Amino acid sequence: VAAHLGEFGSVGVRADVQSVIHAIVYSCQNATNSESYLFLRKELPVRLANIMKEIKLLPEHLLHMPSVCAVSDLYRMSFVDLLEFEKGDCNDSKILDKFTDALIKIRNRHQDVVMTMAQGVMELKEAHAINANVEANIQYFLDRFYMNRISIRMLINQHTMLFGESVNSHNHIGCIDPNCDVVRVIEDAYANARFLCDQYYLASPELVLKYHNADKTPARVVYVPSHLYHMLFELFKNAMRAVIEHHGTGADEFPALEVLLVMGTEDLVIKLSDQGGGIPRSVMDLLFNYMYSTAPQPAVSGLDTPPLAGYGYGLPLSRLYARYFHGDLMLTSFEGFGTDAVIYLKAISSEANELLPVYNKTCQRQYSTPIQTHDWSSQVHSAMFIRPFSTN
Ligand code: W6P
Repeated sequence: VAAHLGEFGSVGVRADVQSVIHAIVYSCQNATNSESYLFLRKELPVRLANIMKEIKLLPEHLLHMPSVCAVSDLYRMSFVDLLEFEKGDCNDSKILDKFTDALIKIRNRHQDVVMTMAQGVMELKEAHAINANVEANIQYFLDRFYMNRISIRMLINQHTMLFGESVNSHNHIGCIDPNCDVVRVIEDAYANARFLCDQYYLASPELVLKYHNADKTPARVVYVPSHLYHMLFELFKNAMRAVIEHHGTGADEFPALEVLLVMGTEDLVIKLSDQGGGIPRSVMDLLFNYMYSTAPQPAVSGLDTPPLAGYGYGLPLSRLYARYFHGDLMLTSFEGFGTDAVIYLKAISSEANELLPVYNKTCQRQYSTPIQTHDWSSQVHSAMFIRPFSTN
């Protein structure tokens, strides 16, 4: 495995398949099962190898946490599973079927990895004092680790949906909807977040949706509806909780959530405004910090788990989903009043390529270089205040 890791874990291998990514992601109607097979049997090991090499650069303490070792083993297993297809005949339908089955097995194997990795971080926090360097390294790593995972699952889903047993849902290309109806996804995410909110608080804020479009065409993009849904559902849950808790569960009325959807030529922007009292600026960055977030809990049925409680990994992961296709997710808060959450998507599909972490010298340096110490200071020059206006 180690020898193969070296072979696959180079950027060069990936460079020559960029055009194929495009083929797979955007014009799968034309890609055949065997073409996809030839691409994935190489690309998936590359992506697995890239992140396995990065795991090895983690701070010593974290590297030895049982949950991190467990995750590492899963990646090694999947890597080995894929190597079996290295020389398989792409015209043999038995092999193609076996490959699809292997992908499904891999997808299932990695089901709980987000949670397991988060547990590793929790274990580390409990066992060791964490300095700023370690914290920065973990933040850097987890963003890349989860982004790598998003990209791998995307490729696996594409292949299994296009060439697997289940029939492709109408008009979708795998999990991509070339005509993704943004308003529908917004309303869907709102309805489901509202359901949770009503269940927990017995109340929920209304939604006011405004749509601005210079071209007067409906807001449709080439996108993965499940990714957009994931982001919006997360933002709606946060906004609803803020509004209800800020105004008190007993309040008669709650200020509505406002969504402004703007279709530009380059960007499609979704702004979600709540009047939930906002958050202080000092807390803002912590919302995207894995170390300060609570680990995602396993789904348990029962009424004792508050469905909207705690900032989990929802926000950092949502931002990764947005960035995966070169969009972004940002929060702006007005402490004492409310918060604006903004999702940026690329309106043109040709610009919405994958954004992938690569393993190279720059990345290696990130782990070994201490974080920048401040070269600005807020030190007060006491002399200024002792004799501020002396003119002699
Ligand atoms: C808040 C905190 C937050 C996070 C994400 C989205 C909306 C909101 N509102 O108060």
